Amino acid sequence: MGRYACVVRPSISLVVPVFNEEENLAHAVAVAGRALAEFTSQYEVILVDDASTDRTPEIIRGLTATDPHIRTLRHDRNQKLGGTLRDGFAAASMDLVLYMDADLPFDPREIGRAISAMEVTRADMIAAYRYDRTGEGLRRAIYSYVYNGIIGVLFGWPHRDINFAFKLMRREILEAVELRSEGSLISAELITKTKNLGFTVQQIGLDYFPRTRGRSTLSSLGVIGKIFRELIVLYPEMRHPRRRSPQPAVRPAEDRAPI
Ligand SMILES: Nc1nc2c(ncn2[C@@H]2O[C@H](COP(=O)(O)OP(=O)(O)O)[C@@H](O)[C@H]2O)c(=O)[nH]1
Ligand SMILES: [Mg+2]
Repeated sequence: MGRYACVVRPSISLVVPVFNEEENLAHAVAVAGRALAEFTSQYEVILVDDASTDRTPEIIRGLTATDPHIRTLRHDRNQKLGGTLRDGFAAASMDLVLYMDADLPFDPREIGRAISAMEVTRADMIAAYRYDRTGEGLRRAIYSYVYNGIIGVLFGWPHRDINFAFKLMRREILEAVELRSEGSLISAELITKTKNLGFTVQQIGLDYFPRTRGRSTLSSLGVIGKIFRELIVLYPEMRHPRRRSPQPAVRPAEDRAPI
């Protein structure tokens, strides 16, 4: 084990939304698998194919045939990021759940550091922010800055990087929180509802690597428009604590495993 050897090695479900990632997926799964094998006691990789139209389904079949850690869900029609993550989260079975994008936006060995941070802070979620986003261009940086600001003002707390695909959380959070976003509002919904229920969220900074292959599809005006349409509808329930019913048996903090 490397620099972030952990006292307790948790089990992790890695949830990856996948849409037309033929150039990235096999590489991302291989690199993430190595890190997960190093830092976890047990892991699964849940690939949710959101009706890809390129060679992604074939690549997923190949990966599933050779790696028993991989589980696959496939949508017959494109359901966008929110629907895809909700299905992936619902399928997760391990103690911790990590959301990561298929274009490998960070070094998966950072998982070790996040587990360590969780151990040290006893947080229920470690959400990462990107140290540097200039690689993606000015337009993206401005969108993101404005969006993080709006969410911070609406909900009364600052959060550095709502949409970054690194959120490591106890599975209890997903059992307690009811997520309804279909589109890319899902990250804001997850974080606000997590905080509303009294779970603790800590942030760590990560080196961010914008994709070098394939196309970025999540900054179109359509995607942004949907975020705001959904925000108007879901704002009331994002403001107030509401546990999913029937209530799951969330154990008290003292009773939990160290991770
Ligand atoms: N479910 C779903 N996921 C998508 C869609 N478009 C992109 N993704 C996935 O979302 C993640 C981030 O996409 P990306 O295009 O890199 O967005 P960016 O990093 O915000 O520019 C990747 O894992 C994509 O495969 C979509 O329409 N539906
Ligand atoms: Mg990306």
